[in-house]
Amino acid sequence: MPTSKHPSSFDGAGSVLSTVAGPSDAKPPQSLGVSNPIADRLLDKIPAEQELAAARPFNANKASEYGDASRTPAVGETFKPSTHAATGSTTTEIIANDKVGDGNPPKGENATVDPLDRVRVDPADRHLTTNQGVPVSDNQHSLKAGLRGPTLLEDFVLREKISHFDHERIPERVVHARGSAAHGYFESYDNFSALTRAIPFAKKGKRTPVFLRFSTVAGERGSTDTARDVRGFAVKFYTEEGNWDLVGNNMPVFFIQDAMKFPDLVHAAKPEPHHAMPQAATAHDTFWDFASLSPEIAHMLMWTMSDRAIPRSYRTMQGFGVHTFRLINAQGEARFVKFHWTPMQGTHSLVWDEAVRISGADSDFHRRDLWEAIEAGNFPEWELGLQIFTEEQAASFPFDVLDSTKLIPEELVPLTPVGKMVLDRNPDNFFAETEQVAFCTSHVVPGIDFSNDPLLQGRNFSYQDTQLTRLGGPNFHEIPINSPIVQIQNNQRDGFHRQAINRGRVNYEPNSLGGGVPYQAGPAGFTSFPETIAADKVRGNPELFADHYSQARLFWQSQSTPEQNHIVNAFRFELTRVQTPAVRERVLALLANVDDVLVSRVAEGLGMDVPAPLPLATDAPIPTYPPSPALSLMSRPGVTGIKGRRVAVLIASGVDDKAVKSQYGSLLKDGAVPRMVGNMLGKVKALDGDPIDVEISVEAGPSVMYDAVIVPDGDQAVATLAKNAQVLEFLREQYRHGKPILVFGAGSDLLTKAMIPTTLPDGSDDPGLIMGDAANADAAVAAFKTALAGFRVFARETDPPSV
Ligand code: HDE
Repeated sequence: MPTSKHPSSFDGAGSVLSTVAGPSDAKPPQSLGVSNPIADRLLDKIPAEQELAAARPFNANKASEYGDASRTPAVGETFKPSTHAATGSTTTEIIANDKVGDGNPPKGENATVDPLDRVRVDPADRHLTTNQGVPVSDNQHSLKAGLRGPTLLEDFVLREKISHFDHERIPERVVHARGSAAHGYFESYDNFSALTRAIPFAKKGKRTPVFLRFSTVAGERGSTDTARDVRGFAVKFYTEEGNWDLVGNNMPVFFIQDAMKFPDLVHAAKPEPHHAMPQAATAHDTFWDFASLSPEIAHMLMWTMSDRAIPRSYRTMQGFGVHTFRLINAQGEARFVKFHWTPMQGTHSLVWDEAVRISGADSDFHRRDLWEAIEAGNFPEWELGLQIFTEEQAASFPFDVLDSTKLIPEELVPLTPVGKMVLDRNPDNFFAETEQVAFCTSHVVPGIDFSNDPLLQGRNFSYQDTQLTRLGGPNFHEIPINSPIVQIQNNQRDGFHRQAINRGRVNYEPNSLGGGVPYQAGPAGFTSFPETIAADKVRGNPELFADHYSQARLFWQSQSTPEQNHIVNAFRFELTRVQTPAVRERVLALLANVDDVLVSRVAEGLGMDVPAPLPLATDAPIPTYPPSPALSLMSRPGVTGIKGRRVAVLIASGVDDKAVKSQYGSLLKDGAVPRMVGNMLGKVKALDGDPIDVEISVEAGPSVMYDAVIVPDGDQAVATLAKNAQVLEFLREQYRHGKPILVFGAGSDLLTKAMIPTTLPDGSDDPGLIMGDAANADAAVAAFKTALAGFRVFARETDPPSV
């Protein structure tokens, strides 16, 4: 029956039922001859679409797209449809079922960006299914012709399972393949809108969710965590105005000055192409060949040969944005900025001998450390500090702020603290989150902008580009970990693995048929800083880029004595592994431009003479800088004390259990991670109480896995431990690596047996070697904790090591 709203009429009905052409001008038909909700909706939709199109007789914004007017983008025009059906793809969208829903997606919403809970999967009370949802009756056997017969091709369950497995891997990142990540938040200390309109800084106490991925650079996905290398420090801020990726490193400078050189640098550093060795190491000919022919690398070499390249933990590294960026406020005022992350846990590193041994004992050392700290509620924190400066200031510096091989000494532009970042949640799934996360330097939000640093400019292309292969096409933004927390609405369509099902036939702009949406945001959207540029189109570098050594020297001169010793030893180690003497010589010639003492010590270590310095790339005077204490790790001991530090307590039967239990408890109370370490798992008899469980053996948990050791009292226990050479090695390594050692009573016999000196090489007291007894136990534990919270006892070091 025709309804009263759509009385019977056949006028033009054929056109409404068709998808092409129609009368030049006719009233819409009133009826399609049949009446059902779909036909009725079609009759509503067609005139509503016409009405919508007619409401926009021309593109009123067109004139604003040219000349001066175009500098301020206009907000797009929009028109409300009289019925939702007008902008739909199909009138049948209202036919509901369990799969498609009821045809009423919330208006203006794209559910691919909803919180991750939408895709987290929990199999509680569920049976196994295939990927098509078919219940799997038997997950043990393939389908065979008889019990001893051949497997049948028909077995789609087996084929699906094996085939999915066959394709489980995606290409690893071309650099930074090895990484670990965590969720957390950034909290702004204040309202910094005078500086930037970037929304994470809009309000005191405002929290923005973040995902942070740490990484090494050169090694493959399964390589060791403690390789000598730069560490990636990539932060994705999920802001209300889109994702902002601050893709930084744990060192504030870089190897090269122009993106054009990046593939060469990486080829030279990665395993040599003929035999694919060495893994995760720069200690080979091709790296040093390239390096010594690229003297702009000098400053970065000082950082990578320093202890910064072997951090104790991801939690104890600084992070840097490296490049100069811009902050822009709502008034369009711009300032230059450099981003610095400072760990509350302090800046602490391993020593090289320890790093090498950890690679064997636990190549997941950093991954495990981060995971365990977060699981234990010991959330790592970093303070974000900004170096803010104007174009005029930049012009007065003796270096170019667009040169990523230069830093701005903190003494020249101090840090302004603006907020803190806390990592408080481990990922659910390594692949879905840590492996699939896609950082791109081009992901910026209103209020943040680029500088012309030629490295940054190149990166803005590279990151987006590399994800296309790595993540299989242009829809990687729809992978849950990558989607923003705000709506994605645009006219991009299709491509591999598309998730969003876009409603309607409008996939272009300007449009009238969709009511003009999604519309151009105008001034509310991201606007680039309108930098004035009048220049020749050239390939080349600015003059100041030619100074390659002044800041390498600044770094060297700002290091403490032990740090300088470690730099010398690192060069010696790396160049010893180089086989071509001419390459070694060229590196020495480069170092000769950095510092006389440095080069002569490295040359001595190689049994070579100091060659003539490499020629300089400029005749201009080289700037000189006063030493910058902020460049030494020693300047940032941290504020979280012994939280997260691992302590071994060496036990065997006959141990002084009362004291051990009290020390164990006291360490736990302060957030440290003590472990009972023994000859093997099992229980040991206590001197005076219930047996104690060994938590790990010295074999499975050798010395390098701990930050310090306690040797408790107990004659019998000490006698047992003294018979195990692994225990003696344990103690010798603790000593060699500068770690605090707390010894009670008979425990000192173990030190004697291990031939550990009781004083420093210069005869003075060793502040990290603490002898306790029952009378002074509390004071001894307190001294031990102080030593543990501080830096290593580097004064024990001799070259070569005497222990
Ligand atoms: Fe990267 N870099 N990079 N890089 N980089 C990548 O992007 C590149 C540079 C950094 O945890 C790749 O997604 C070029 C500086 C980090 O997923 C690739 C240049 C800094 C990460 C790429 C540089 C970095 C990457 C490989 C010179 C410190 C890991 C996979 C112009 C400020 C991000 C990927 C993560 C990863 C290119 C130089 C840091 C190929 C071309 C300088 C932390 O796109």
